[in-house]
Amino acid sequence: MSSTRELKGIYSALLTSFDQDGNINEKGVRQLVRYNIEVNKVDGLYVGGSTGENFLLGTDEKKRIFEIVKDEAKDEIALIGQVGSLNIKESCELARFVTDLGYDAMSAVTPFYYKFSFKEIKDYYNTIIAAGDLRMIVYSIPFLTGVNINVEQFGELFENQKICGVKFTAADFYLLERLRKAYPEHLIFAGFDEMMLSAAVLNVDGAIGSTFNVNGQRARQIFELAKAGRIEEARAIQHVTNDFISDVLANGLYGTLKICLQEAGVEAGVCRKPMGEFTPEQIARAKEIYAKYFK
Ligand code: MN9
Repeated sequence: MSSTRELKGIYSALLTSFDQDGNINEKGVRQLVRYNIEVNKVDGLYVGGSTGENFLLGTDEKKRIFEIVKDEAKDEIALIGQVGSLNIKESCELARFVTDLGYDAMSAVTPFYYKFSFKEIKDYYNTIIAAGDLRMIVYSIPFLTGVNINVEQFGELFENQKICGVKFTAADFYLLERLRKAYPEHLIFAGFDEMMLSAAVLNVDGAIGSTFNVNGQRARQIFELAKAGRIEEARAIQHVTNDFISDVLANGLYGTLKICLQEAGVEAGVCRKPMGEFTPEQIARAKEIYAKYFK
């Protein structure tokens, strides 16, 4: 039976721990899951997204990560599996796989690289959904995919009853407001951590972010204060959060988050090529960033 768990709340977009040879470090992945549950206190994990370096992986590796995460998290938190890929047969196989593992929902990035028509995009979602038996969250991230979906087109996608929401990683607050008004029953997850407060004010249902792997506690505070109308307090925490995020972005996003986690005792490993290896200066800077915001 497919999950009926409520999906609202704060989700880390899970990092993947790789060893120096670019292989998945299972122990590290398990520690990342535990840290997110016990320290960041997230409501769920978004597995196999951009932050997981998913588009650098083979099918068996993607499956292995889905498996390890479920085995570690069990039913403690909600799990969303990102199965989108340019290889739609792979996406269908992964949709089936996360369904069988007992994930709570799946998600798929809008197909990118080629300039697909909206009809092709709609067909992609309907095909993947039919292959599994889970709710689907559209992963919209126009700055990386080049794919823009407008309010009416979201409505067309939502005609498929299995599509329950969208991970909205864009700075277009007008579109976000229009979506909120037009589709009050659908779930909207904010995807840019540095804009979480503004999204929360527009009444999104949750947020999915890479920086929550390290900064999950502040993220939750921002979200909950904003929902309670305590905007000044939320803004103060967003300011500190954005000092942290801008330092992280300047030094290299995923690599810096991984070193911060190493500092916290988590075997987060390194990034996989073609992501570059960190220089000693970047490593030192990442440690400084951790000390500045978390000690
Ligand atoms: O989707 C993440 N996007 C990417 C979520 O990693 C591409 C965000 O959490 C950003 O990493 C974060 C920093 O810009 O907001």
